Amino acid sequence: IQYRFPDGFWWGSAASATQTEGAADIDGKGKNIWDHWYEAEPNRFFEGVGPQDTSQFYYKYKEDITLMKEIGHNSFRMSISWSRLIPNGIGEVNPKAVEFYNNVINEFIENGVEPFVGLFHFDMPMELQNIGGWANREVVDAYETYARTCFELFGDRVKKWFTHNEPIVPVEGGYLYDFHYPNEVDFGKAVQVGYHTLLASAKAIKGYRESGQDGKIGIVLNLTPSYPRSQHPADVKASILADAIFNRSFLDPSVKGEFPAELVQILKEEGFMPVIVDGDLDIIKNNTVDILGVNYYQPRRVKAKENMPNPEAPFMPDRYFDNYVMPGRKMNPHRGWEIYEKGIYDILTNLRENYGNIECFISENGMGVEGEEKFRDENGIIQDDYRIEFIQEHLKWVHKAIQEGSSVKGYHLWTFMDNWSWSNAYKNRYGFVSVNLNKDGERTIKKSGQWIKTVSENNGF
Ligand code: BGP
Repeated sequence: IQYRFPDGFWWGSAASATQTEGAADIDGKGKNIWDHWYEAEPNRFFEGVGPQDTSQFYYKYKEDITLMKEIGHNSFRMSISWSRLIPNGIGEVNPKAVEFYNNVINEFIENGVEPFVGLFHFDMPMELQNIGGWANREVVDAYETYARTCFELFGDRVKKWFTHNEPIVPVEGGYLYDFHYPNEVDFGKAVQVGYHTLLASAKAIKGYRESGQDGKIGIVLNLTPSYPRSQHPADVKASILADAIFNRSFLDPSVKGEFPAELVQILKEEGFMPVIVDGDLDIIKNNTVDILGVNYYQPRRVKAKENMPNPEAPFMPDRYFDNYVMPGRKMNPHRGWEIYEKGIYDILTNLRENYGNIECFISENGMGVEGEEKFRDENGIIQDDYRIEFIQEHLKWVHKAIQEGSSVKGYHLWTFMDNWSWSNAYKNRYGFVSVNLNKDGERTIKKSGQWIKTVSENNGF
């Protein structure tokens, strides 16, 4: 074993409720923004395959958890669907949902797979979106109630909680770049949404600590390390600003309890400071995370702005930098994302040096590939050697960071089983296990699933 990981390392994967459960409109579940958006525009991204046509974890959770165990998972991150548990977002709790999540959590524990539970993975209840979603402060209170309800119902068994998954993504997708509902372009609203999401996270953490439970609570952030085109001061400055906007906006308040000065300065200068109520900043300051989940897919490469945008155009963060395509970069052609394995090490080193070496784990990393069926061999196994290589190359850098003292507790792949994607339904496949949607969701373990089993058994490779 050349790369051995610390004892008790978390080997597993992650998924989210909307992307796996199915059963989108039964047993009392309320609608969320994805149910709504799919109904309104089924062909927008989803190719006529919606949140009701997923891998059906709602019905098949036992089979799936058995498979997780079979490929050596000792942990797995799921999310609770807010609109399943509290159909209107606020008010009545749905007993069928309580029963379902109890069954799932118990099944995980009986199989020796520790459930890490996320409270919000992009799936705003529609009733709350109708009053403005995260832009409306009432939704922060509704979320706090929902979070406290979850701790009360499931906290005796769940010991790792995550307030949000990639909270900047609904900001970018919903209010800047048009890939999440309500697909508006409004920087001022984007800032308010981001601020409220962060405040909601701090309030949930406060609620968790007040519950007196003995687990850990954190947040999962997608970090895109920012690299300047050159060491020219203008490029470096552009990269620092992109980092403040896209990474430190959530990372600094989550871990240090304060917003980055560079970001605050931009918001002040441009007139986009959010509405902050007295006392909020103390709540944020006093309720930082115990643990950080790091989702890493790709770096951000940046250069100084070359052409000033039309001053009449709506304000966008890229007023401060241009994206830069590095010649010779390695790409995942299916997803259009650069593959840069060392980025994962740079993130972990930054957390060690500048964020008090906060306890963390890789909560998502992965490779979406189109048309994997063509790699299925005569025994029916998808030979996804590219995925094994992808994981291995990232793990080598994670290992190096650990050797140098980073406090990294685990590695979770996106995802366990091919699942429904917000941006392309089932086109790009990410799983250790494949799903055949035509054959009642038949599951087969891919070569990478067999491989990860040995990695987990040996605690290394
Ligand atoms: C992350 C999300 C996941 C998942 C993944 C893959 O940003 O947390 O929910 O969707 O990306 O992305 P995609 O499905 O868009 O290729």
